[in-house]
Amino acid sequence: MKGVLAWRVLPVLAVLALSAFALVLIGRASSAAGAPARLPDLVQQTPRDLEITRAGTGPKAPYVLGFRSAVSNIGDGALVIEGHRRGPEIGTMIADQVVDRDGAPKSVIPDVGRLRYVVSPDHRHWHLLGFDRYELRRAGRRVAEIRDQKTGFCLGDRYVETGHTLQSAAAPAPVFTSRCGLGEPQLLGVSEGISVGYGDDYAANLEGQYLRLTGLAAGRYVLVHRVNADRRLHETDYGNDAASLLLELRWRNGQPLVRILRQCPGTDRCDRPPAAKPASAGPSVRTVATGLEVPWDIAFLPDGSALVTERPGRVRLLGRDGRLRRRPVARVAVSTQGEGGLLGLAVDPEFARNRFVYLYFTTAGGMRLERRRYAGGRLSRERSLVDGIQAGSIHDSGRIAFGPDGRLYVATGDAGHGALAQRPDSLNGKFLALAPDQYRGSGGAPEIVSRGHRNPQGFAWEPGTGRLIATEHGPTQGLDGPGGFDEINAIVPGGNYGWPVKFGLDQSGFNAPLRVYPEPLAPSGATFVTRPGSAWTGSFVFACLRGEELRRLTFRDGRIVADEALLRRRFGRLRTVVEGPGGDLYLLTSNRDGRGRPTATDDRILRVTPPS
Ligand SMILES: [Ca+2]
Repeated sequence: MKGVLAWRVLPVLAVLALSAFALVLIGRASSAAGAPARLPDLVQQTPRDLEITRAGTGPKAPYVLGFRSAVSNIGDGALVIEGHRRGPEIGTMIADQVVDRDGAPKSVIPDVGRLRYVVSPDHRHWHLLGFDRYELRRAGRRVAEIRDQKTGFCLGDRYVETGHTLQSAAAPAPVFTSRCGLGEPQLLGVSEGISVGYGDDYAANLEGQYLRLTGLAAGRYVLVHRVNADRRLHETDYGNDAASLLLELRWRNGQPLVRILRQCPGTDRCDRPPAAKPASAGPSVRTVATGLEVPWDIAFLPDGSALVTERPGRVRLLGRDGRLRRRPVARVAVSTQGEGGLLGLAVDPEFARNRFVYLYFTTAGGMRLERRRYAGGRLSRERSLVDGIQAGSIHDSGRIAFGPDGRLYVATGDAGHGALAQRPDSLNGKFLALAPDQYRGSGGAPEIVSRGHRNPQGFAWEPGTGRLIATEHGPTQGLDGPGGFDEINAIVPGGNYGWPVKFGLDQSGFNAPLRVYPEPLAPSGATFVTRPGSAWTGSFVFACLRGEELRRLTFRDGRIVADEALLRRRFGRLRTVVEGPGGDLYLLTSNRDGRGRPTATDDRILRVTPPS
C-alpha cells in the first residue's frame, strides 16, 4: 500500500502494459462423479495502489481514481474456465467451469458466465465478463454512486499468493500463464483460470480499472471490489469475495484529493465501525543486540550462549545473559570483497566433549572450511578441512550445518561462474557433506550431495521426515538472467537442480523446485520451527535480504500449502534465522552490507517469539 496518509494527485493517465502469459488447454471433461470436488476459493484482495489521474487531455478531461485489483485462489482446486461457441458469428462464448474430483474424471459445471473478445488500447483477448466488479458508494449508504466500466478479466496466474493459508495440499504450480487467446478473435474455444496459490491482478488504470471522480461531492466513500459477485462460479467459500477501503474525498482548486482512512479485507462494509481488535496472532519481537557489522550466522553453544560471525572477519559472543561481548572471540583473516568474508558457522554436535567449532569464509585463495577450538574465551585455529572451493566476489553461498546423519553439510555457490555448478569435478554450485572422521580429523574431499546450484544460502532438515529443504538465489538481472526466480528446493542425494542450464518455472529434466518466486526476495538463512506448541511449529522459516521479510512455509504431505510473509520491511534486510535453545527464533539483520539503509542501531540480533 502506498502511503496510507498521503494525498496524491497525478495529472497524466498512464498507459500500462500487461505481462505475458501462455495458453494451456485442459482436456474437456464429461462425467459428473460422486467423488469430492476440488473447488477453488477466490479471495478478493483489498484495493491498493490508488492513483488519481485524468482520463484524457484538455481542461474538461474527468478525474478518475485508478487502483490495483487482485484476486487469489486459496481453495482446494484450480479455477478452470472453458469457453466455447458454435461459430464466429456468435459474439460471446459460454463459460463452463471444470472441476477436479478426487479419483474421478473432471466434471463440468455448465454456463457459469460469458467470455467476450475485448479490444482496447491495452487489451486484445478473451475476458470472463464481470469476473471482478468495483463500486464507490457514500459511507453509510447502500446504493452505489459510481460503478465500474470494466468488462472482466483474462484469468491467469500472475502472482504468488502469500497472505493466506491455502486449503490444498496439492503442489501449487502456475498452470494458467496463458494469453487468453491474445489476438485470436476467431477462436471457438478458450481455456483460462487461476491455480491454487496464485492470483490474478490488474494494474491501476488498465482497461476500466478506475472510477470517475469528477461530479462527486466531497465526503467519505467506500471503494468496494467484489469477485464472483453473482456467485455463478462455484467455490468453497463466498464470505471472502469482497474487500473495501474507506476513503475521504476532498476538492482543492478543482482537483480531487483522496485519503485512505481504513482498509477492510473480507468485507464490503468498510464504513462500519471496526470490531474490537482480536488478540494479536503475530509474533513478538525484541532487539537482543545492536551495533553489529554485517552479522552472517549464529550458532548456540550447549550453555545457552551463542557465537555470531560478522562478515568482515570477527566472531562475537552473545552471552547466556543475552549481552553481546564487545571483544571478539576470534578475528579471521578474510577476503571481504563483494559478498565474501566470514560466512557460516557451526558447532560440533559433540562440542561439550571436543569444543570444536567450524567456520566458512572467503580467502584470496578460495573458500575455506576451517575447524577451530573454543576454549578460554578464544576461538583458536586448528586446521583447514577442504581445498578447492573457488571464491568469487559474488555467489559464495556459505551456510554450513550438521545434518541428522551426523555429517557436516556445506552449501557452495557458483562464485559467479555458472558452468562450475554442473561440473562434477568442481566443488562449486554444490551441496557437500563431510563425514565425522573428516571434519574431526584431517578433512579431505567431501561428498558431492547435489549439484546445479547457483547461490544457496539457507537449509534445514524437516523434523519427522528428515527432508533437506534449501533456499537458493535466482539470477540477477543484467548479470546472469532476468532477475528473480528464487527457489525453495528439496535436496536429494544425486540431485541436479539445473543451474545454469535451467531456472524459473520450467526446470524439466532437472530436480524441480518446490516453489519459485518470480519477484526477487534474495532468500538466505533458514530453519524449521521445532519447539512444540506454537502456531509456527513444523514451519520452514527463512530470512530474506532484498525482500526484507521473514517467510514462513507450511508443508503438508511434502508440499507447500501456505506461504506467509512476516515482519515485512520492519527491520530491513534479514540474513538468517536460527532457532534458539528456548524455542525463540534469532534473526540477524544485514543493513550494513552496502545494500541496505542502516539505522543507528544496525546491525541487530532480534529475538522472535512465535505466536502460540
Ligand atoms: Ca471465496
